[in-house]
Amino acid sequence: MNVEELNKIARAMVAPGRGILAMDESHPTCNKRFEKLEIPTTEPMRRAYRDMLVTAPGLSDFISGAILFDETIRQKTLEEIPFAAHLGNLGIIPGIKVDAGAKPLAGYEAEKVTHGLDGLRERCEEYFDMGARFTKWRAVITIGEGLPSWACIEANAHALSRYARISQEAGLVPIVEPEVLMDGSHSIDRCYTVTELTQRIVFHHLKNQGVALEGMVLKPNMVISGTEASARANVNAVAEQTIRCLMNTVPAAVPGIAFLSGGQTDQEASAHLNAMNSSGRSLPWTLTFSYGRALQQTAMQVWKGDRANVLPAQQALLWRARCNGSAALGSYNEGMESQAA
Ligand code: 5MM
Repeated sequence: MNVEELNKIARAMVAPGRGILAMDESHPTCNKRFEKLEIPTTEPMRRAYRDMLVTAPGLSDFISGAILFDETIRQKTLEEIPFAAHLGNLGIIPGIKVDAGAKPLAGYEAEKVTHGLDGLRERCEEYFDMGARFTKWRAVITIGEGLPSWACIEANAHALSRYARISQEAGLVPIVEPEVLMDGSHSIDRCYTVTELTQRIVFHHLKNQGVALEGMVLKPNMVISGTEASARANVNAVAEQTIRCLMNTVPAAVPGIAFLSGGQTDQEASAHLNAMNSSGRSLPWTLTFSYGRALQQTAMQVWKGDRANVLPAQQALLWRARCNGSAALGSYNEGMESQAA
């Protein structure tokens, strides 16, 4: 494995003021979001939607990389350019989701383990040839009564580390995504405990598998109250607890951390990232975004599957990208949101 080359790609993925567009929704997730807006759940509509995203003028000012789904990396834009080549031409690094989804964990049916290691080496080689330069694998950890189990964290951490090593051997920077879900009424303190434990175990396994930390990007959840929590922690508390957790678990060799949004509102996702980057703390890694919903949800609502809405939808995407690009530099403020209106 060429660690120097992996490190170069990883650093470009987390370059100052830019972040990653997660547009790798699997068919079930994408179709569910389309159905809510009465958009036909067809292959041409998914192509048209993703074309709208990647042809937004100025996208590369704030977006360093885009995570594609298997269907998309095999498709062409409406101008008949392969999606990966189109992104590369813009200076946006193409990436690919390589996991096969989270499935019930045997013996622990309330929890999930991510599948996809079978045939992964061959798929990574194929994706590299198609132009991808990074990969993503997402594990989900649920907080609940007696959850998560040790078995769930261990199984997911092991799979993440095996995936990361295989990806690096194919010349692809792995995004390691252990997501502790926001679902539930848990407190921010409970989220801290579970997130810290999960990240500790993930890095233990990454070490065991010989993953080069310089050649990976971590995509974690923020430390945050559950969506149903009675008293929700404020922006500063989320920023402080998240930084404390990362300082306790993430080695300085990791070039960057790109957060998922996990169901936060657009504004929350920007405000939390901004608070971390304007805290005045000197941090060993770059903190940026790898948002799916917090970049796309407004744009999809504006687009609604109608070609006539492409421009305003692209403006909505660009606006979130700009806000998050500013948050990655610690220069976002709520006043920016009224400018958008
Ligand atoms: C874009 O959504 C990704 C794919 O999810 P499924 O495999 O469930 O369809 C997802 O992995 C995403 O990259 C991360 O969860 C971050 O997205 P959010 O919306 O949480 O920022």
